Amino acid sequence: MNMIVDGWFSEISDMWPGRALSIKIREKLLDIQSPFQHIVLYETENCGKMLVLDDIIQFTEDDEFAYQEMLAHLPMFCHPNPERVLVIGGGDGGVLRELSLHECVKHIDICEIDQAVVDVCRKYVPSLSCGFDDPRVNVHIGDGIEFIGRCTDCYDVIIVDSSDPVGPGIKLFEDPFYRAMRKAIHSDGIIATQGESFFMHSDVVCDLMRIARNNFPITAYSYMMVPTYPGGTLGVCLGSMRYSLSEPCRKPTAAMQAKLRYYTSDIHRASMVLPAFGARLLEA
Ligand code: SPM
Repeated sequence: MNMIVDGWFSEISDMWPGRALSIKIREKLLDIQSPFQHIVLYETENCGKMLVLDDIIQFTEDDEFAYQEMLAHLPMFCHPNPERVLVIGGGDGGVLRELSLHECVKHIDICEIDQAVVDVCRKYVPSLSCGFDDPRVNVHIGDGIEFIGRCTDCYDVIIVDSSDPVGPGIKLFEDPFYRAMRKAIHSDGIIATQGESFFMHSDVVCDLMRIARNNFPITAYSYMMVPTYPGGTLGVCLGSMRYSLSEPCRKPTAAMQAKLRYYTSDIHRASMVLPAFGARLLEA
């Protein structure tokens, strides 16, 4: 559930009991029920547009770059030549926008379950949905788990831009899905998935990393700052068949780096150095 009092939207969830993140709203732009979820788009006072799915904030325009850049560029810069990429979820287009900066990419598939999310973001949030304009992008509307089940040895990189592990989306955080990703990538492929927050959901993060380790010989957990996610941080879970995850093998060109606001090669390395409690948690 969420609550709006005196123009303040408070994000309330059983995932973070007893806490709430509040954002001052200027206007509700859209409120619809799709076959999959309740979709609300707000214009906020200070954070630009804000997309809320089933009461949970998915992005604000003000700080979305941190999440989209890290989720996309961490795996991409660890692969020497990522030509074929799959995005599961990510219907707002933000991860596609980042992938389009990689000239080596030849083909991008995106499988998003909810056409309405794509339509809303294309109409109202071009700052993210511009990612769909890249001619290398092929859009598939459907269930990501079914889509990936049909793929064998298809991709260099798979990126999962999911919402939280609640309801049907929980399957994206489970072992069979990681096994399917491993089957869907090439023998030197890399995967990156939305990895929640070790401050807020240590149990989810531990489970996720255990599943990743069961399926990939090289794994890493990275985290970034995102002020409008509860706890202010979000993680990325990474799995690789061959290439190092902690040391990127490529770096942005000067022209590309000038377009990035969060990712650098130094941030890549630093984001995997965890605070003591986080490191202990993932060692356990
Ligand atoms: N492209 C943006 C989609 C956002 N996907 C991740 C959303 C996560 C929202 N909940 C964060 C909870 C933090 N523990």
